Amino acid sequence: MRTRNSIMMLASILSLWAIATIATPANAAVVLYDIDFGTPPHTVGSPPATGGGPPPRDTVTSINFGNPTVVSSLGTLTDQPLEFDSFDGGDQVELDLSDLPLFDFYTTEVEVLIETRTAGGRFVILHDTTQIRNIEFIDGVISVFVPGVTDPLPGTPIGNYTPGVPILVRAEIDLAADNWEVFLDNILAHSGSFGGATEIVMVRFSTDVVPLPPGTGTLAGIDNVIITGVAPTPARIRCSPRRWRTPPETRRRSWPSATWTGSTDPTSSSRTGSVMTSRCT
Ligand SMILES: [Ca+2]
Ligand SMILES: [Ca+2]
Repeated sequence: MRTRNSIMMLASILSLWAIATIATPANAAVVLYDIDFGTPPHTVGSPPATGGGPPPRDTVTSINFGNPTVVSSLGTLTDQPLEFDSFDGGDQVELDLSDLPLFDFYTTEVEVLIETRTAGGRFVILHDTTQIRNIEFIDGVISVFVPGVTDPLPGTPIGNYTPGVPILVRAEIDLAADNWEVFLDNILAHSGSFGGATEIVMVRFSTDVVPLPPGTGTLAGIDNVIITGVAPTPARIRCSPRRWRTPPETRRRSWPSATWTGSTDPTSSSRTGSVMTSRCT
């Protein structure tokens, strides 16, 4: 009986080991932003809440211009989205990635609704690598733009959209392989070079920057913004603008939460904050 119990115990241990092994992903995905514009921290009728701190973040980093507004609904986006319009001037929000650990692989996902458009008004998802890589919505056509790859703006058409019909846009960006894939409603619409970029500094959502004739422009909304970083190896930490290091502690330590003092000012040179500094020294 003792032998049988020992065998059963050994079998149990092996089962637990097998489960633990299977449950440990080879590539660990880290949710960096998960923004549904819900309350709190966001408020209907107000600009989106802004902030920084450890991921996952549920706020945008900054409002760069205009009056993006959290609304209870916009057309078929009925679960408290963020509204942009360019009738009274363009609106733009920014989600910083440069003050977070850097990854070789990112996914960006967002639900986009173009409610109305006139006179060439556009809505854009910008991936800034210092240079832009855009997903453009103009006159019913969705295009991808990578400088030097799909010139000129707005780039290569990859699909169409219908005003009033939301569309799920997901980009899977492999910086190490210099490739990005763009999915529209979960269907692969584009695969191509990311222009040799080695990092993504920020993601922005924007209506027209250039003023349009009075009374023309775009009314658009977004919801459920999710940005993840995937690290097949320990995430690279930027210790200085040109140098990279992989501190051993990043393999074991999770995100510091109580020590964040980094600036959320996108123009501030201290944006990396004490967290990044402390992990690079
Ligand atoms: Ca929402
Ligand atoms: Ca506006």
